[in-house]
Amino acid sequence: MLAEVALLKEKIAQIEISDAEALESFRVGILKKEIPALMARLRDVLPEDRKSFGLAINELKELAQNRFKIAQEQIEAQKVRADDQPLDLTLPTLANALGSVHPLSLVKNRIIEIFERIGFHVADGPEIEDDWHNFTALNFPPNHPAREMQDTFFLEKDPDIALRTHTSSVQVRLMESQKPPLRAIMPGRVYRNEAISARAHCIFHQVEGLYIDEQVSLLDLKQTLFHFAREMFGQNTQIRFRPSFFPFTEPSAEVDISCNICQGKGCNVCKYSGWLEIGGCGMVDPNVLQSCGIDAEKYTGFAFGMGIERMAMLKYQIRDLRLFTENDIRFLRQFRSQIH
Ligand code: 2NM
Repeated sequence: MLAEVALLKEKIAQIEISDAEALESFRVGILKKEIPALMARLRDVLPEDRKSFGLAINELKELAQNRFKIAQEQIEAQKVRADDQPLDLTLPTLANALGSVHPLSLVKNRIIEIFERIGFHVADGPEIEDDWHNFTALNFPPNHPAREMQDTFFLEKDPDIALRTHTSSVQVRLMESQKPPLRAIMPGRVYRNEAISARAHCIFHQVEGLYIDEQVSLLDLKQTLFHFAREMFGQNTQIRFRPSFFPFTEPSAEVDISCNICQGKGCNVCKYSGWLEIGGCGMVDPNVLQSCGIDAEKYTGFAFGMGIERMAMLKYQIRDLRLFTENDIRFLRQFRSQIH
């Protein structure tokens, strides 16, 4: 007899009641028929078993009534949703938790936008490079310090292969594969063997630019970077060139912009100089053009390189490089309002 109670209990627990019809058949079949039928058999039970049977059957009845009540409420609620309340399209929506664009992407996208408007296109290339594209074609002498293990990540098994130390390697590939005029920028990740600190990282991002045609001059270079600086940092921005040296350009210069934090008055970001360095540039060395199969008698070109982290730090006044790679949500969320 107890076994029959257990069986019915199992049935009640597993039965599906998903609509009004199923609810009614539960009411008629279980509540009005099967449970009363079991109760009627209380008479046939031995007196000493009556108590435990009575308890079991009461428990069963309660369970069935509970199931009925809950199913009834659910079906009722469904009905209200379906019939009585048409969708109110004027209700405010739930706020979606949107992500944000990483500050390095914001700066990179802005750089691309500025240069695309003046006729540069974006080129891309491999991050794992051979010695030719990363060093030799770029006029690095065989004993140049950048070629040392402590500056560059070389592949242990093949010292001809390294992680690119600048995106100039992409420019070499471009010059080798296309004829001038060439006008392109290469944003991308680069690698240098440096200890990580607030101001240095072994992985960072660069954008380099290249313009090769007949009679490209230093003045074209300066005007291009002047235009870029004003678009990027505001129309009052000034630029200056300081003489410098790079293996791949001659002459070469470091590029400074006027400090947009103190407007040149002097602050601790520009170290009281009024100027902030944003990159380097120069006229492409004829040796580089020849290495890449471009007639250096006919063509000249300029090239420049800028650090994207550096520019993001200046634009958003970020004091520590490590914030770019730590993915601290409190940092990233501060860029939520910017969508490019
Ligand atoms: C810089 C500074 C100066 C540069 C030169 C070249 C190439 F491929 F044309 F020779 N690409 N990029 C260059 C020149 C990069 O970065 C600070």
